[in-house]
Amino acid sequence: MSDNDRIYATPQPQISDFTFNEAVVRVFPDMIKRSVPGYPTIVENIGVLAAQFAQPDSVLYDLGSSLGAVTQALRRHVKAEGCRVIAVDNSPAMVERCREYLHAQDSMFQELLPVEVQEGDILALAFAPCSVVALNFTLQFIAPEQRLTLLSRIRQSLLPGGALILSEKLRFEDETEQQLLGELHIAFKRANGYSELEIAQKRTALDNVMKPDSLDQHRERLLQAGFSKVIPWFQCLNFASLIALP
Ligand code: GEK
Repeated sequence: MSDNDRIYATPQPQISDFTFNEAVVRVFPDMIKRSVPGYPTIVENIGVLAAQFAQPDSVLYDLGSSLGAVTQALRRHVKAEGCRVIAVDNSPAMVERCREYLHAQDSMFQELLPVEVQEGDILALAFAPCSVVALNFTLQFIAPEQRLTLLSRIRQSLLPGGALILSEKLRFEDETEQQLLGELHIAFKRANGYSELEIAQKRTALDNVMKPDSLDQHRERLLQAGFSKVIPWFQCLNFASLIALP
């Protein structure tokens, strides 16, 4: 269903900023699996975690849903009565393909949670009362100065007993840790078949658009947004996932 990622395989005279366009959508499942250590484990387990936090008759959000991998995991695992999933992404190409993938899931399984895929900016979203919010590698693409506002709005919409699940690439204050985990991440990409050229060109393309924070920055910001507890549940190299409790 998805092609191999060869987007940066040939030298590009000028590298434009990375966008989630049609070409990226075509290769996205391959790209994210070969680039983000732990991605399949994180996605599946977001479903498992969500099943513990989902409250009856509430909304589960998948924000920056891309092709709906998290939405599909939520629909596989959450059994709470009356829940529905809202998946939101601002890339029209992603949204179109995401709807196709979810129709395919609908045709293969019965009694899945209802889902609505919305094309829009998560910064402009009017949140419904919700029990699970997944930001799976999305916050890092939001302008740093907008992150606290977004998290505060999520916190205000979260029901008691619910949770935000936040996965991000991490930056490290400690230079040795930053360098080692950075190098190990490059080794991970190499091991998955990316060439030095592909790795270098992709890094340049992401430079202006993806701004990772440190674990401390995430923790402090989440507490400032009104969350009471921040609990890391997964880390593989410089990629981590946190549970934030209201
Ligand atoms: C997964 N969660 O497969 N509003 C809505 N969507 C946005 C915004 C915004 N302001 N900014 C970026 N996006 C997915 C992976 S990818 C991460 C998430 C990655 C969307 C953007 O269009 C893209 O689809 C997604 O956030 C980030 O579990 O590719 O590393």
